[in-house]
Amino acid sequence: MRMIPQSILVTGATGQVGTELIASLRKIHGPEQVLATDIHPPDSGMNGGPFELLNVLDETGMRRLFERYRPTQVFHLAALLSAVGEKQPQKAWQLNMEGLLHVLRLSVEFKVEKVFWPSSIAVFGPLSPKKNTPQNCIMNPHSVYGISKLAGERWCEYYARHHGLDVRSLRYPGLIGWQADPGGGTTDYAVHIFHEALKTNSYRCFLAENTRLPMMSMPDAIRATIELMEAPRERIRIRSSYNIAGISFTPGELAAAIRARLPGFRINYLENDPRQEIADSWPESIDDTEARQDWNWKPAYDMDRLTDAMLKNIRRNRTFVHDL
Ligand code: AKB
Repeated sequence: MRMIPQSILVTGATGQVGTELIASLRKIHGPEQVLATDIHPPDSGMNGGPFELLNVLDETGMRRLFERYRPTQVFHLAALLSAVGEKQPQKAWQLNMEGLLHVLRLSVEFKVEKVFWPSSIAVFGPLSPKKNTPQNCIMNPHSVYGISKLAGERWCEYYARHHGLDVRSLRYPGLIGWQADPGGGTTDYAVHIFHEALKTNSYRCFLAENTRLPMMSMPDAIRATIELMEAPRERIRIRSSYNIAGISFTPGELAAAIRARLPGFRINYLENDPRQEIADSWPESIDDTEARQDWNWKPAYDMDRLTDAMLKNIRRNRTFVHDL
């Protein structure tokens, strides 16, 4: 089957998700079809495709890009995450909400076929059920990031209902990948720990040993994003955002999995880190029945596969850089 050429615009392309998503989208659609944008220039060549500087708060600048590239799909990733968001609540609200509203408005105006926007497990709060948190339940997010994601979900559903916009979304758990650093979230420890383990065989964790949180390998998250976007329109029943689950674990359990591969690995736990309060307000595990039913979602990574892949790839990447 011949694919209809797509023109894809990605915001926040140099971030943790963007870096890996751009690479996958360019493999599928061709490098020239995927325009990477970010407020920061990329460190490396962005896999050989086009890049434009874009501040998502600048609606005029964004409009110019829509006029020039006429995107058929938009992946709007630019956002401030939970931990940095608490340090700059006003900025987090402004960036996360205004950026999304610019994308939704322009997508309607320019008849974009499909929009992807990530939500987060941060939409849940202390009154939400902690275990197997369902798609629909009490949601009283504590962090400004969670508040902005919950409001964003309502806007996505509104645009789908009132403007017929084909907007699709996932509530990402903590994402664990080796290609790019996470950008200031509460779940970042689960990436940093691997780098420190290989560097110093030890780690100082900012979350407590028994803090269980929903997590996911980056390859699973990228595949979920692409599968959601490629699913037939009529299969997407939820226009706010889908729960998706990967693995749930605590820092203590992750440390044990690393120690099984790096004997002597030591971990200690910092006290009174502000990220602990955010983590304590989030679910421990997620029920993703709707995603499994509607578009056949299924994670592929368990704890062992994730740990093996992270250690192997970080090691290989380091050796590569060293060899240069
Ligand atoms: C964060 O920790 O802020 C993010 C998220 C769970 O959305 N990784």
